[in-house]
Amino acid sequence: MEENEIVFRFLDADICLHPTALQEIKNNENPSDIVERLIQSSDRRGSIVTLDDLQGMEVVIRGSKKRLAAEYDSEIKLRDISTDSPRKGDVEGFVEFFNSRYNKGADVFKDRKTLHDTLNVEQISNHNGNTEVKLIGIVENIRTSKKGNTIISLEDPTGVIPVVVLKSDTELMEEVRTIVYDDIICIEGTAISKDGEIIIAKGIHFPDVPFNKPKNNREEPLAIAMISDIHIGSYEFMESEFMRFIKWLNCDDGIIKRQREFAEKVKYIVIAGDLVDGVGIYPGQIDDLTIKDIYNQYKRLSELLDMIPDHIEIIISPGNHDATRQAEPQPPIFEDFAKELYSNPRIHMVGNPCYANLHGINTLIYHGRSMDDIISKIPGNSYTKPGKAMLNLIKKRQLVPIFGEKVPVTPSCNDSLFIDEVPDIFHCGHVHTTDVMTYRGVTLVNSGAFQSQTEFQKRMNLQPDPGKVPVYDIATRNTTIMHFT
Ligand code: D5M
Ligand code: FE
Ligand code: ZN
Repeated sequence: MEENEIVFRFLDADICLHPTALQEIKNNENPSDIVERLIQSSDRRGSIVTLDDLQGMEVVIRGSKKRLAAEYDSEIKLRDISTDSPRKGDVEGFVEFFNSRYNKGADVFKDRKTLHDTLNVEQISNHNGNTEVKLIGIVENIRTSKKGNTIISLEDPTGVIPVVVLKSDTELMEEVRTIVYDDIICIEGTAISKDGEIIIAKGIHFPDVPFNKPKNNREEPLAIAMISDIHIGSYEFMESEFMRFIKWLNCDDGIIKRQREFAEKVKYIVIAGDLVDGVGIYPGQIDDLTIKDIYNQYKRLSELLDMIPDHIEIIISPGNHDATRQAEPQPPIFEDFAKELYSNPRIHMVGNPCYANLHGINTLIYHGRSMDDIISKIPGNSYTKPGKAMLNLIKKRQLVPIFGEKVPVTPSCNDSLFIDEVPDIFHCGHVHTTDVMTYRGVTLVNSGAFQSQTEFQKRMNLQPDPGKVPVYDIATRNTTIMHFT
C-alpha cells in the first residue's frame, strides 16, 4: 500500500494521521490490514491517529520492518592512533617520546589564558630574589623530605628544579597524591634563590579539559551502545545475557514500549576490547576455555554479531586478551585471526586507542589497561568506581600516565597516548565494572563486561558487574545503563 493510498483511506474516514504513525504503518508487513483495523476498531472520526494509538493496538511491535536508526545513513570518521606514528623502541625513541609528551602538554597549558606567562627552568634559575613564577614540566621524581614536605623534581627542556609542597598546605597535599612520575604539570609558586633555586608551590595544575567545551548540537534520534570485555571462549562468557542484548537490539517481542523505542535509536555499537578470552593470556587459561582455538573464538563472535540488525555499525577496538600486539598503542586485531569480521562492511576494525567520530560525537575508545596502575598507585581509586580512575586520565590528558608497570608501551616520536582531542565520550572497559559520569561536558563510560567472575578475579577479590550496557543518546547527550541480567 503506497503512502498516498494510506493517507487518503484515512482522510475518507475523516481521520488524520500523525507522520510518525504513517511511517510505522507504511513499514509494516501488512499495512492494509492495520489501516482497516484502525478505522474499524472505534470511532476515530475527527481525531488524529498517533504512534501511541498504534502501540495501544499492539500494531507496531510485531511485523515492523524498518527502524528509526535504519532511516539514517551512518556518519563515521576514524582516527586510529595506532597508525599515527612510526615505532621507535630505542633510547632515542624514548627521548623523542618524552619531548613530544612535554610539547603536547605545554600546548594545552598555553591555551589557557591564566597560564600564558610561564617561564622555563633556565629563566627561573637566572632571576634574583623572590619571584612569582609559573613553570610547566615533567615530574622526574617525587619524595618526602625529613620535615614531611613533598619535593617534586620538575624537568623541562632547559633543566630540572626542585618544587616544594609544604606539609601544612593540606589542600595542595591532596592534589600531590594524584601525581605520578612522568606526569606533565604546571606549578605556580614563589621561586627563591637560596643555596640554589627552589620553588615553593602555591598551585598545581594538570592539563585538564576546558570548562567551555563547545556543546554538540546534533538532534538526530540516534544512540551509541557501548560494550567491552565479552570474553567469548571463556567458561564465564555470559552468552544468554549477551543474547538478551541482541534481542533488545532486534526489538523482539516481549520488551516494553519505552525500551523498544530506545533500541530503535541504536545506530552504533562500540566495543572497547577483550572481545574474546584469547589463548595463552595467563598460565593455565586453557582449562578455563570452552572454545580453545582463537580462530573459533573470533568465528563465534562473528556469528553473534551477525544477529545484530544490519543498519547498526560496529566499531571494534582490541584489548589485552585479543590477537594483536600487546604494547600500546595496539594495532587492530590481526586480520588473519578474524577474517569474518574484516569481510563484513559494517564492522570497522580499529586500534586501541582510537577516536571514532560517530554522527558528530567524538568518542575516544581505550581498553583501559592503565587503570590497573591508577587504581593500585593513586589513593582513592577502586575497581568498583572506574569512572574516578578515568577522571584521573582525562585530567592528566594521558591514557597511560604510569610507565614501566603493567602496561607495555611502544615509544614513538609522537606521544600518541596523550589525549590531544577533548572527546564527547571517553569509553573504556577492562575492569569489568560499569560506571558512567560526566566531567566538564565529557561523558566518561566504563562498559563493564559480559563475563561473570573468573577464578582469577575471585582470588584477587575483584567483583565484576557484568551484563549492563551504557547507551548514549545523541540528541539528549544522556547515557542510560540497560540491564540484561
Ligand atoms: O581484566 C579483568 C580484570 O582483572 C580487570 O579488573 C583487571 C584485573 N586484572 C587483570 N590482570 C590483572 C593482573 N595481572 N593483576 C591484577 N589485576 C588484574 P582482563 O583484562 O579481562 O583479564
Ligand atoms: Fe577483560
Ligand atoms: Zn582487559
